[in-house]
Amino acid sequence: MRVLLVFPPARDASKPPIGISYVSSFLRQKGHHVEVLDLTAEPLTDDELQEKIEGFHIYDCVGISAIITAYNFVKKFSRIVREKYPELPIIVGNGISISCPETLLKNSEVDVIVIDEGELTLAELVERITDRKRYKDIKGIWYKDEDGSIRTTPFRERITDLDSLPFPAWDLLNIPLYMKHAGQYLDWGLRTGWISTVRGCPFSCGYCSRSFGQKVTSRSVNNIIDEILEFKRLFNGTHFQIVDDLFMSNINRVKDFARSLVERKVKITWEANCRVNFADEDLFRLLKKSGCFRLGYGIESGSQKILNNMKKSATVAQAERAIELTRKAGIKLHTPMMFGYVGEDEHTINETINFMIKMKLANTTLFFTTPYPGTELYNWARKNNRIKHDEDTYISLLGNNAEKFLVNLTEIPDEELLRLKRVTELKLRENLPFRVKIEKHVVNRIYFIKARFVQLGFIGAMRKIVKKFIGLVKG
Ligand code: B12
Repeated sequence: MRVLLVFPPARDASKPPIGISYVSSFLRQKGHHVEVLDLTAEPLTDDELQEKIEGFHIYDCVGISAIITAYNFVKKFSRIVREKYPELPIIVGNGISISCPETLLKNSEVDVIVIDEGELTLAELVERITDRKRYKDIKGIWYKDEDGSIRTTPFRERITDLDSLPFPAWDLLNIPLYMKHAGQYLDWGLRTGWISTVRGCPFSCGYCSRSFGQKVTSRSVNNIIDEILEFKRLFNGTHFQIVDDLFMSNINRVKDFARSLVERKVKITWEANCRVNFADEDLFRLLKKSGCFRLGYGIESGSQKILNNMKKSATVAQAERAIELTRKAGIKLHTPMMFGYVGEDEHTINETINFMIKMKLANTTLFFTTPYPGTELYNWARKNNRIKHDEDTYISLLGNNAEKFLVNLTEIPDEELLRLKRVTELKLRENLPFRVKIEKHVVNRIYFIKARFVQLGFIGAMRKIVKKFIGLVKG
């Protein structure tokens, strides 16, 4: 079969669509022909997209890899495809599928939605794509049957032997472009690659839209390192971002990974997401030795009350210890924080400010909490009448809601909540330690400018600078 996989335009091209590259290589292994239309790497105007769609007659089906913020794109794209090709099956997979399968099927021209892991389900679906009557035997999908009624099939068991999957089909993506857009890493002399090593997360944070459910499956250390070496060979990658929700679910495996990097003399730096309760001095020393460059902790709040409301299963004291131990090991930190969770009030906001100042954290921006459909938080917001729109309208309003909120989850009036966020960020800015200020405002800016020169070339970067300058002069 001939399959086209489409990646919608995303906020930035800082990470390639890894999910597409995994499902593509699996489909290829089964003998299918796969092509990718990556609208993040190569954005098209509406007219150009229309023109591309004219050529879709060569495909047996079209698959879209969409997270929840691509909802409007999926609706629009599927409508245009359907107008031109009434019979071409349109499939959707990735994060959006667990969030709102029924709403998406009802409000778009999509035919089938693949839940969770895509490899096995998509391969089975592609085999039977022309025979809608047999969709009912494929586990792990939502679909429209011959009369247009919406149906669902039983869940598919998760893949236990992840090593059996082929390595990603990197050749279908414009990896050099994504490496260029990995911004600051490039300037630090790091050529970034990406890898997924663990699927699932056992924790139950109320706001999280879990990609693969709570069961955790992981690849063997050798398999991970082999993939890293292949990426290194193909693209000369020197730094790897491990994209897992929770890379450190099994400490022994993480230790094995670090030891193997040292033993196999793999000269790379890497970064991953950790949890504050896994912090350990000996472990971090080993990680640093193996090239660990940065650890991300979703600390989210400096208030124990809010952490409890979030069901974080973590304490403020653990966060403090984790920050100290990470710094002691010489590893950089990434500590995103959330604002406006259920129960947030002036007292909890002050607790967060004090925590961030005490721990000398470099962030000066907090992210407004957004309830994504399919999460416990979303169900709470619906039940408590915090979301005023029907689901279709609500999802179409979701975008990058970090700056302004879509739903007020607190008891604080809207205007006051916005003011409190501004005041909080101002306080954080004022209290930044001198060293952090220099790093943030001088060192990182230089990196940023250097990165734009690499990305856009000398002429492109100069053009941008001149445009910015003219904008400033005009006020
Ligand atoms: C890399 C990443 C990004 C990248 C690129 C995202 C992208 N569009 O793919 C960037 C940095 C741009 C990003 C941004 C955001 N992200 Co993000 N991101 C991730 C992250 C960390 C890794 C994704 C990944 O590569 N996984 C590894 C691969 C193997 O898994 P996968 O992509 O899920 O693919 C599998 C299946 O989904 C499926 N599949 C994938 N594609 C297809 C296609 C078809 C046709 C089929 C059938 C199956 C299929 O098969 C694959 C293999 O089994 C995930 C968390 C995670 N660990 O998955 C969050 C995640 C995808 N992001 C999320 C969110 C919320 C965001 C933001 C909205 C955050 C924000 N508030 O700003 C923004 C959106 C920006 C925008 N408008 O574009 C949510 C999505 C929730 C949802 N229900 O959709 C996730 C799941 C995090 C979470 N746990 O909440 N993100």
